[in-house]
Amino acid sequence: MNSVKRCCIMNRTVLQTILVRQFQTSTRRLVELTSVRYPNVKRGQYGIVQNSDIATFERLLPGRVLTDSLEGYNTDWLKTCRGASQVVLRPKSTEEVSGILKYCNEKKLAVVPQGGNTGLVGGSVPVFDEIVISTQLMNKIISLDEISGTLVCQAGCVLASIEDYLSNYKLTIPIDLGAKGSCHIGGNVATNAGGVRLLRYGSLHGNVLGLEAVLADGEVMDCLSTLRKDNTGYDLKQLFIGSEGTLGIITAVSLNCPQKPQTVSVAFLGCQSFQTVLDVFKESRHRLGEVLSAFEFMDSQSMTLVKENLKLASPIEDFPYYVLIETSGSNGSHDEEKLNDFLEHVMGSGLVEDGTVATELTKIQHIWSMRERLAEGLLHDGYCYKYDVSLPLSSFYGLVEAMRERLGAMVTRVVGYGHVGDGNLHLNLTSPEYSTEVMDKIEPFLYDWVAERKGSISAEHGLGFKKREFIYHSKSKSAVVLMKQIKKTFDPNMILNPYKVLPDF
Ligand code: FAD
Ligand code: 2HG
Ligand code: ZN
Repeated sequence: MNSVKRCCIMNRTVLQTILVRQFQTSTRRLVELTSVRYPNVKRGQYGIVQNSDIATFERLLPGRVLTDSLEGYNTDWLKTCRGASQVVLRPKSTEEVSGILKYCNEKKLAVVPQGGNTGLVGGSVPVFDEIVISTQLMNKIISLDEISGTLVCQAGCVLASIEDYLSNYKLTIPIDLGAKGSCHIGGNVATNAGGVRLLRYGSLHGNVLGLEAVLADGEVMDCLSTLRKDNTGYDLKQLFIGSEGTLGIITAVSLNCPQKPQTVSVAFLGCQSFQTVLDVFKESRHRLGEVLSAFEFMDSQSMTLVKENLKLASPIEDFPYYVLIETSGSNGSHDEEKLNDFLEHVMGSGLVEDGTVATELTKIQHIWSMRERLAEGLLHDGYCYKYDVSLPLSSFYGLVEAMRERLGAMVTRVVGYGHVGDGNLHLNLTSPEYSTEVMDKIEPFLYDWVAERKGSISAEHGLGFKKREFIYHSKSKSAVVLMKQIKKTFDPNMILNPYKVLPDF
């Protein structure tokens, strides 16, 4: 094991931006239309965009109405859903979003809000011909209070750009994920994205201090508070966090930004069993305490994928399971001491037989890439059946084993990884191309399995288009009835992101 040394905080931004973009441009095969692959979904009674509508949009957004080469806006990142929108609108301001929605609501034209289009449940692209409203040009930082660490920005700011901006002020953003080079903060809030820092900073429900959203009729809901405490009436912003574009278009957010850690270390350890992974997690919480900032896991099939599809080499010998532990804090020697104590304990007690500790930036980046690029690596196999579940840790890995046994040679591979520190498993199966036979074998079996153990069928990616029918596996009938009433109140004409989140009314 290498000695633990202090290391300056890495910036994975540039690497991630390049990787996500490279992948997006290298996959050019046209995806089957969603309306063909899912023939049971029927188009709602919405207006069809006319030339007169395009002319109105041109007046509202001069030069920012796209009607050509829309493939990228119509297709999701996973290349599993494709809509047939004829028009993409690119507003720059809240007022412009308001003007668009007021008009669309009057004409009953359906819309789909889109940020960085990195969503993994088919929520960010049209199902039929919904108008895409992209936040690409809404990318301005509005204000920063350096003392309280409160940032206010437009919804289309790319996560990595916000992080870069904040680092000039020794601050950081409380959310971090592999798609940071492309995803927008508005999209993160709309999906209530989790990511690798949730263990340290908690969810966006706690870190979003306020937001501004445009409702379906064009009304602007101004809840852009910058206060940490504000108990005046119902906390409406919470409804928009995780609403996946179905209640309004988020146009600006106010975020609580913590101090940027001054030192970061990463340990990558091999474990012989999943129970050992859990034991190591328990020890890390106990011995690393406040400096523990991430605890991720991946199985040996994930490592094989890393080697085969991403051509990355493992820094340690082969094990059935691996854990990635990140520590970060403000005092290098203090953090180092804690990490050393932890490592001595887990190695001395035989929980961990081999591991490595990153002592330099490139090595830290390499270790994080193995974990963060798994989503990208899976797509090299062809089609990816992607599941993102919460489970009690006692049955966490059992689902991967159950699916492996059930699918056998029907799939190329079944891999398990994820945010074990948050009880969030990412289970992925791949095959050369989409197969209804494979799909029927997975669903609803997998969702039943999760529901029986009182887990959630979507831990962090949302329900979007692909999972909305399974909402009852994780929510009661009465809760869904209430959700539908809320939707009707906010969007009586149902123009906002139809066919997403909730089952048909
Ligand atoms: P989009 O994909 O554009 O949209 C997602 C949803 O939000 C859609 O329903 C869309 O209609 C809606 N939406 C977007 N912008 C707005 C807005 N301004 N107002 C209202 N609704 C809006 N997710 C995690 O939780 N944790 C992870 O660790 C994680 N890692 C990822 C890694 C990779 C490589 C990829 C490709 C995705 C990952 N994701 C992860 C999934 C994804 O949810 C996040 O990338 C991100 O939150 C989506 O942001 P986006 O701007 O791309 O939104
Ligand atoms: C991650 O944690 C993302 O890497 C993507 O949430 C998960 O690929 C996945 O299934
Ligand atoms: Zn994740």
